[in-house]
Amino acid sequence: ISSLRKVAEDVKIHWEGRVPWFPKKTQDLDKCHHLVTRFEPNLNHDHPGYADLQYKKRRAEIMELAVNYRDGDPLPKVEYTPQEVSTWKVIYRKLRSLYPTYACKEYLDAFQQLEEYCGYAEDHIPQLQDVSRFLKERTGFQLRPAAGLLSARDFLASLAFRVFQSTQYIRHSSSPTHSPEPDCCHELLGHIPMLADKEFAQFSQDIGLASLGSCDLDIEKLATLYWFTVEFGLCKQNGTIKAYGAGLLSSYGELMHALSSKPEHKPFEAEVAAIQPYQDQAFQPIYFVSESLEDAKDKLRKYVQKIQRPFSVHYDPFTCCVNILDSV
Ligand code: NLE
Ligand code: FE2
Repeated sequence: ISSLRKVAEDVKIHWEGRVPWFPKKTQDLDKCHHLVTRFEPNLNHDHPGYADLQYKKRRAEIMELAVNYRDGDPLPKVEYTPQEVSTWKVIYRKLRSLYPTYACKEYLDAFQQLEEYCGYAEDHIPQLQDVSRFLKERTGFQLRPAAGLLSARDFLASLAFRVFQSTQYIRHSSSPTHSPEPDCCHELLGHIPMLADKEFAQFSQDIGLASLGSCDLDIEKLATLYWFTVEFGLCKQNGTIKAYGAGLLSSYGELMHALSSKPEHKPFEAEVAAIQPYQDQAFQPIYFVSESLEDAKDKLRKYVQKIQRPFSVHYDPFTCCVNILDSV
């Protein structure tokens, strides 16, 4: 016991006064909106929309809705233009035909429900409001509009509250098969179906809770783990490998690549995946395959238990607040 106390004291001294601010309630997420502008069409010459002024103007309009959003406001509605709906349609049709072969069972179940109850169809881009209501009933997840790619710390923090930050603009019509940045196709087709699954929702919240107040290095590792699971994860089901990662399920180019013989498949181990360098501009050269979704969840749980913080956090679902328990 005394040596345990010694370790605890060391952790506390190491952290004294240096725990980064973090949100304690959903309202605090109004402060979690730091953008990463790496893929922004105004700044990046390689962006397919870089020379398309009309596209950039439209994106700015939609981004504005997210910037002005505050916790408790109704989720903004976007009237998508016929051109935007036709981009969606190309993507939707193609992916829908691939899902039965490539997507995991949890995804397929939810996707079918979304088509039945939530307006998912090739001629209609679902609204965040409707999708958020659907998720809330299934797993308690809610959506919040995001202006673009967020910092890992802010993005992960929202997951602790079962809040998923979603972009609302759509990718440029010239590159439907793959986009390096999130857009509504990625959120709606990649993330939403998986967030309707109870186990997966818990997995997502676990990463979020582990991130609160963690040091930069741990945030980076958690973001990498998130990348190789929630975004690009593969898992075994009935002896075949299926996709559960949102970045795969929203990109028909990468979905087919991931499940071909081209990339390397590694068995999922949280410690290994957390430090694996990754590719955020093009298709991944490496994917991690879990024995099952449950296996991924168990391994993540064990991993996050080892993260050292001078306190522990507990989410109270009645108040939707995070309580801080001083463990030292
Ligand atoms: N590559 C994905 C897509 O094309 O939908 C988006 C990934 C965002 C991290
Ligand atoms: Fe994503």
